[in-house]
Amino acid sequence: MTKVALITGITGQDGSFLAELLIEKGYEVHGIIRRSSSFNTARIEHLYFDEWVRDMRRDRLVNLHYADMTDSSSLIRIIQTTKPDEIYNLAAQSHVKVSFDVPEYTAETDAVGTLRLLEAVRILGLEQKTKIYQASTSELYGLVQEVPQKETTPFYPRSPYGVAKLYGYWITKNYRESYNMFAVNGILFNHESERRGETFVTRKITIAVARIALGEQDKLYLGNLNALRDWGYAKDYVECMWLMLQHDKPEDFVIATGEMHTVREFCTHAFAEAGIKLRWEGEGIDEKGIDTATGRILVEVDPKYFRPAEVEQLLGDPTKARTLLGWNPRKTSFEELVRLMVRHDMKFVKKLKIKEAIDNE
Ligand code: NDP
Ligand code: GDR
Repeated sequence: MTKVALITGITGQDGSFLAELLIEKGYEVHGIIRRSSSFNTARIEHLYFDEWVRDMRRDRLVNLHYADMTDSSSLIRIIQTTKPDEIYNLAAQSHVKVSFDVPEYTAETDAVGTLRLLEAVRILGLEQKTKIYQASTSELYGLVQEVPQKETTPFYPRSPYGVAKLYGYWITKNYRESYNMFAVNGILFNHESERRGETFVTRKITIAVARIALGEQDKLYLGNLNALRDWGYAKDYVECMWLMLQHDKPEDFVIATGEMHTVREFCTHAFAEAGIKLRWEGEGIDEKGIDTATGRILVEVDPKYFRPAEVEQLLGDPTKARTLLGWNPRKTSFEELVRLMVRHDMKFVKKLKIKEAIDNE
């Protein structure tokens, strides 16, 4: 029997990798997209074909449905039509800094949205059929109470995003305990890729490195260079989402590499990949990243990227996932991750340059 999966947030970084993985495993994959005035399907275009092409490519199909995490009726309708065996709830207003600007919307989508999805499954009487994965986050730990953080570490979120996700975490656990649902939290630490949104710090850095190396940009402005993050590769992490739903018991798992680096270190490695050796001078908002070969200032601090409350350091302990799920937290190293992102963005920026030249002809 073909298994049916529904992915909310299929157009995002993780959704696109997960859709590929599930198609490879033979699932019938459905995803929800929201209406947008411009195309928002760039990350899944290779999986999504119009009706005419779809006839010829049945093997690589994703089925897209309009819905929104703020609209219960749309969620109920799609779950009723698709009757999924597995739901992956990845949809979220996922930017921590932006959540300070749109706290209410973030709560509607990330917190109440999760409740709407769980309720939709319950209303439709699918509690015993449909397994649910909830995209929880290391941001729950916020002001960390224990290093490294594991499944039992107390939470202390530091942003409207973190607080909204805390509700998502607990309501998922509550539905599991109240209605005996297979509903689990993956507490994922930061994971990045060549498909990462361009305003998250890693991708912002790798695009800027490529643009600077190709003479398209003078400088990169960043916020807190001292922030420490446990960065993994998104493609490795979506595998764990699937593994969690194949586990014999519904349980929550921390997914992380167990290694952390500063934003400054990420920058140094990324520039090095493009052949630029950086040295750092100064402190606080006066700190600068300087090209040792030319003496040019390439990185500066702009306080507009500081957050009202910051999460200074996150380091996960993936022992439980490694032991119970057999997941390998070090499949892609930090160095490999930076390399693959910079290499991708060198090509990406070159392509944009060619396109611009053609447009200007
Ligand atoms: P992205 O920001 O790349 O993707 C978010 C997805 O959610 C997009 O498909 C977006 O649609 C969709 N979305 C946003 N708001 C709504 C809404 N109101 N209704 C329906 N869909 C909506 O996030 P990631 O792929 O990086 O992350 C996936 C999930 O994992 C998120 O929940 C995130 O909070 C969580 N997470 C991410 C981590 C990471 O390091 N990447 C770590 C821990 C947790 P559109 O494309 O139209 O904007
Ligand atoms: P984060 O990711 O907040 O951890 O949330 P982000 O890449 O935005 O920030 C990481 C750290 O870098 C510091 N920083 C900057 N951040 C951005 N975006 N832009 C800058 O210019 C900059 N300069 C320094 C930040 O202050 C922060 O400390 C991500 C999201 O994917 C969440 O959805 C997810 O839950 C968590 O990771 C785990």
